[in-house]
Amino acid sequence: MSEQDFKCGYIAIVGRPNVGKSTLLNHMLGVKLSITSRKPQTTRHQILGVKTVDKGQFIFVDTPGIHSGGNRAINRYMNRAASSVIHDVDVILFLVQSLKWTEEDQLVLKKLEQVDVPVVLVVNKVDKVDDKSKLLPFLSEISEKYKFENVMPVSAMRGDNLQQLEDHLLTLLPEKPPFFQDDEFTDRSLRFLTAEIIREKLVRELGNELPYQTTVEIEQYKDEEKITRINALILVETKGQKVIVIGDKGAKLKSIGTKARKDIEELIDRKVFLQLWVKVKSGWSDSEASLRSLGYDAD
Ligand SMILES: Nc1nc2c(ncn2[C@@H]2O[C@H](COP(=O)(O)OP(=O)(O)OP(=O)(O)O)[C@@H](O)[C@H]2O)c(=O)[nH]1
Ligand SMILES: [Mg+2]
Repeated sequence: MSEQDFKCGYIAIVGRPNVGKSTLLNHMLGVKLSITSRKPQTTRHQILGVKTVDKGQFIFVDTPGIHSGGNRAINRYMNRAASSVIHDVDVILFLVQSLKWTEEDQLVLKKLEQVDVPVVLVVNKVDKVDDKSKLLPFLSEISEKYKFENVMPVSAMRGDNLQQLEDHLLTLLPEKPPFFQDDEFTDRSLRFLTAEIIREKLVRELGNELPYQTTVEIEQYKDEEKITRINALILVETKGQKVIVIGDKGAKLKSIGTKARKDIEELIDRKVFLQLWVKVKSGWSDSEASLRSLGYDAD
């Protein structure tokens, strides 16, 4: 194959919270890169994931769910991180959930209408649809909403139709040499990925409201001869939240720590000694300055 035939480009994965954007990214890459949970607003940052095949390189950008509720600085940051990416990509994957079109989907569409980039409408979670006869009318109804380049039903969880999606994406990418080495899969540091894994366990273990009030900061990340030593700080907004995160006799924190350690060990393929601390830093999620100091860069 000549060098000219090689395709390479950026693909944004956008949509309202909880439609399965991060699950799609992970399945496409075959690596658990972006954290996922049943709760909306899990992803907070743009996460770049690279997949290289013989014919091309896909540079996916997972984004936070675009949402309307919530007016803290963290909400503004997340919406900005998601909205800004659509201007700088070659293709947009607009994810929605099968049989469910909401006002937030409409809000996302309004943003997509402002850019001149091909938009593939990806209708996810088809495995959840019991009555398949309802799918076709839904697909034709939402196809009318915009000049989508294509409409593709998939299951990001089971992998249904993802190869077709990948093949189709290749046809939409420009002919360009690869930007990344073929063994690179993200531009994020291990420190960042470690903090995200701990946050995933927090989101999954805690009650509905609390995940939005927590963030994780890595204080120390040190590779020693046989072990990697990590100290992480879990920041919460109030003393009451600290009590909940720690749990009865420290049980909650211990369970979060054990689950996170296992995932980190799998990611870096080394033994890990993980220490977690919980600290109250009130107002962190509604202060632009605190967000910046915690690594929530302006995107
Ligand atoms: N049944 C089913 N569930 C799915 C599918 N894809 C994702 N999910 C589930 O939907 C939930 C949300 O998935 P995420 O990948 O975290 O969704 P997201 O769009 O990244 O969410 P935010 O980061 O909050 O915007 C998780 O519980 C996933 O397991 C699918 O194809 N089928
Ligand atoms: Mg996500």
